[in-house]
This record gives sequence, C-alpha cells and structure tokens, in this order.
Amino acid sequence: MSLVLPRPPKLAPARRHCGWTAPRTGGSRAVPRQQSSAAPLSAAPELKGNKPPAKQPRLAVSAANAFTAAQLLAFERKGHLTSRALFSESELAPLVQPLLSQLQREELAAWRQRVSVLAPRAAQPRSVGEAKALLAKHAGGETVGFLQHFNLHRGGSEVAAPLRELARGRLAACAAALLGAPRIRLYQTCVFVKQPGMGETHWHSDLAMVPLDTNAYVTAWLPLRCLSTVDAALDFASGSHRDFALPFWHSDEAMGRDLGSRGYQVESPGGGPLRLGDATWHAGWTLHCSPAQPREARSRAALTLSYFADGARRLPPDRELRRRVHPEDAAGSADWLGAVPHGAVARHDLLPLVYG
Ligand SMILES: O=C(O)CCC(=O)C(=O)O
Repeated sequence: MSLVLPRPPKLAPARRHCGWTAPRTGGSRAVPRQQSSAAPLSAAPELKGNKPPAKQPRLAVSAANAFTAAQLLAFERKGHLTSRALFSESELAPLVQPLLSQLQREELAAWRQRVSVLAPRAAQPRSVGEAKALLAKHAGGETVGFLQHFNLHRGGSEVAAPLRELARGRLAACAAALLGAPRIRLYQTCVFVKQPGMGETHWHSDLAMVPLDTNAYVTAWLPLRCLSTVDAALDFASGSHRDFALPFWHSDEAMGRDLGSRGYQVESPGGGPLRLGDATWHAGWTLHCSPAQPREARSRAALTLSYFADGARRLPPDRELRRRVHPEDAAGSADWLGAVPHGAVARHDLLPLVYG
C-alpha cells in the first residue's frame, strides 16, 4: 500500500519556474558549507563487483504482460506506479560500482552543469570547491538539489553498453505498456545524485523541460542502492498529470506560490523504502519532488530512463508557444535537437527505438 501523507504539503513555492511548474533546481537548505567533495559514492558491500550485468532472465516481459489491468488503471488515474523487484539485485549489482565510479570521475562536469543552470552568468568553475563558492554567491539563494549526469548510455564507456541493454529490455516493455504505445523511443537517461545535505528537488513536471509535443512520455526512476527511510526518494502528486485546468488557467507565478489548495494526494512509493531492482514510474506531466538528503546520510544516486511514444514531434518555435521549454535539461537533448526541425517527427539515432 502506498504511503499517503495526511495532507499534501504546500506544493513548493519556487523562485524560478520551469514552464508551468517549479523547477527541480534547488531546495530549502543552504548550500552545504563544506567545500570539499562529499563522501565518495559507494555501493553497499554486497553490491560490489565488476562483472558485466547478468543477462536478463528468459522470461520475456512484453507490453502485454508487464502490468496487471489494475496497475495500468492506477497509473492512468494517479500518474505514477511502483514496480517492486523489476530486477533482481544480482542483475543490477554489477552495473552499480562502475556507474558510481564514473559519476565520481565526472563530478566536476556535473557541478559545472549546475552552475550553468543556477548561475548562468558565472564563469566556468575549475574545481568542485569553486563551483560551490560560485553557486553560494550567484545562485540567488537557490540551493543545489542534485547533480545530473546525462546520457551515460551513449558512447563507449564501461557503463554505456550495459545501460543501453538495460534501456531496451523489460523497462522499455513496461514503458510501452504504460504509454499504451506499440513503438517506444528512449529520450534520455540521467543519473541524479543527491549528496548529503543537498536540498529538495522542487515540484515539477518532466515534460516542461522536454522539447517534444507529446503527452506520451514516462520516466523510470531506479535507486542505485537500497534506500533507507531517511533517503530521498520521489513523492508524487497523484492525479496531477490530468490537471489540465492548472496550466490552462493559472499563471506560473500563481502556481509557484501555492499548489497545496488543489487537494492532490501526495504519495511516495508504497510498501517501504525502495530496494535495488525496484523502480518507480511517473508520467511526463505528473508533478513530483524529492526531499533533501540528510547530512548524515550517504549520497543517494538514482538512474532515470525516460521514454516517449514514437511519432512525437519536436515543438514549434518559441514564438508559436504559450510557454517556453525550461532549459534545465537542455544538456539531455543538445546533441540531436539541431538535427530535428521544429514540428518534425522526432526520429534520430540518439532517440533510438527501444521497443516495437
Ligand atoms: O532524483 C531526483 O531528485 C529527481 C528526479 C526527477 O526529478 C525525475 O526523475 O524526473
């Protein structure tokens, strides 16, 4: 059963807005005071290992058998769903340590991306310490909610091929089932790292950051270790993906001030904290957020894989839109956007067909 909070918390007032929802750029806590890098990311001892991921079992998951009718109905109504034990721990474990090592190697690049989003006029930092100092000075009080590592499935790194395999297998079949679409493309992968003391991820909808003219978009969120009750998972505003009135009638400012009056039931994954191998799913317009990661906790990293139904078109140019695409995730689409004209069907090698 899902953990249902008694009352929806006031849905984040935010200093900045992504399209019609608060961006997921910061949090209520101050930027961590320590200037050195946070404690190293490490897998739980039982998860260490460096073998290639075990082959997924032969039992083929297809869109037809991925979920029960009751689960599909719940997803339609609520806009989110939890898949328990979608993978066994031993299937994912071999991917985890190489992935965490890569995140550590690329930490400075991730801090640079945060600076470019939160303090776009600041100079490129040369170290993590410098990035933190720049953000403290120039981010207008906005705290860092996470670091993002986009599209590690691309290229030839140690983790790229296993991630591509992961993106094509049962996750793609689940996405096809949830979207009710016969052909599915991978939009992006992204690892979100919340270091100890990082702030909350504000309420937001993913599609506000995606330059596609579609509603058929879904994201799988997989923690890279078993989470404890204090670790920051996602919270979902149930039914918010169907709240057409919200962006239709309300200004960005009004929505940013207070979404709490809309009566959303706020739910986090039910049945206890997520384990390695569990996944949560949220629809492209579902409002979701994540609390701050406690200072005394370990870093929490989560792999996200976002899918869309084949046939979606790139949005028209800004002058024809009521709202602009929020630039926070621009790094995720930068490599193909120029090759797909406005209004054209989004088909590109970097948006591979992964199902159907
Ligand atoms: O992991 C987080 O803190 C944010 C993740 C998120 O916003 C997403 O998966 O869309």
